[in-house]
Amino acid sequence: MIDIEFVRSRFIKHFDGKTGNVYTSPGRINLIGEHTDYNGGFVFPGAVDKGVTAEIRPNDTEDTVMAYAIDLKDRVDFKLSDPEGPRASWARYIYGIALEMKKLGVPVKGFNIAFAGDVPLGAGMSSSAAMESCFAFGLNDLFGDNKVSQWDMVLAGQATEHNYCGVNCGIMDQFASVFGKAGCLMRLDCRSREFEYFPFKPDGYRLVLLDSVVKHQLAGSPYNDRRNSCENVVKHIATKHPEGKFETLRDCTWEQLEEVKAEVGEEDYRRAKFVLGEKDRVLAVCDALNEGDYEKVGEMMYKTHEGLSKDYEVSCEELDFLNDIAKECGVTGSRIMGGGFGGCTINLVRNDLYKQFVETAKEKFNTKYGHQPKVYDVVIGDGSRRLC
Ligand code: GAF
Repeated sequence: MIDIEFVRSRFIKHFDGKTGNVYTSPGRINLIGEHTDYNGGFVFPGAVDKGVTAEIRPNDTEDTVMAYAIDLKDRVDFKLSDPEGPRASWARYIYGIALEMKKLGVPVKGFNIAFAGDVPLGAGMSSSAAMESCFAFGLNDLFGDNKVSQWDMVLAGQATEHNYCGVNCGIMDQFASVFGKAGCLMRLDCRSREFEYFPFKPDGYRLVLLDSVVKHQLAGSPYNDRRNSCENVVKHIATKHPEGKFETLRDCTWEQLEEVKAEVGEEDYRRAKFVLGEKDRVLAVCDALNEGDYEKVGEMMYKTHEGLSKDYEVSCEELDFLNDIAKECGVTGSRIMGGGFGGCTINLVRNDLYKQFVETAKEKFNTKYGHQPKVYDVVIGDGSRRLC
């Protein structure tokens, strides 16, 4: 986690010397349940021990925000009343969250903010949700008397992505960042928003991420196209079954998907096929975890990877290569994590294989791509909170 004093020293230096409150929110991992959130399905994320930490202080102006991104050494000032908002992509998260919190009734006024993060950028660990949740939490505390609920902050983060950053994401990342709990994964039903904490202490196993360092970027990526494909399939099924209520693929059966196969086309069919399969896999993983059957969990992870790679087509050569290495090394489970198009694989690996696997992956990847993957041992941490 980012050191508070590090953020504070920059905050003092770049503004008027006064201190504010310090908040932090984490990035996330996801054990299984990918691209299911915007399809009303299940996800299985957990917060990590890496995140974004921000110091914020009201600056007595009506609506001027002075923002400093410590890692980028970039300063941007803007007004909340400016309909365009700032251009710098990182500053749009601040602008977007502030406006979304205002919509929720928080009387946000001008503020100074400096922030830093240690969630690897573009690794698919949701550094953007960490920013949104951190800023939402801070503004709610400073201007809103903490009246906005955790769920509304999740939705404000998602709306920021939709309305200001061009990503039509689901709610998994913001949910994990806000609700995370150390040592626990969470199974969330994205349709009903019910969730439960699953203590995750796999005896004899551990989770490790291998970052391909292929930068995953969801804005302007085919991520939104995937969502459109799913919605197209739902539309066709709904037209065929006017008697039913079909909001997302969660409401659709395998038989109904088969019925519309010819009309939706091969590509959309394969996307929807992956999503229906993934819904079943998350539930299978829950049962397996309850029984302590980690081999079964791993088997589902490999199936997810295959689906994400071949049917959903959000993998890339480097991620498939890392997945193959995991298989060759006898790793229990491995798959692309997050939105895809780069980023990490998440690997469930037996303790006795860990060292050999990581060494082999580094060596083989380096031989093929000229650099090593980055390795992050997963530590499941807490969600959004005020540090001081
Ligand atoms: C990204 C999105 F932001 C999430 O909402 C989710 O759809 C994920 O990709 C894929 O599971 O992280």
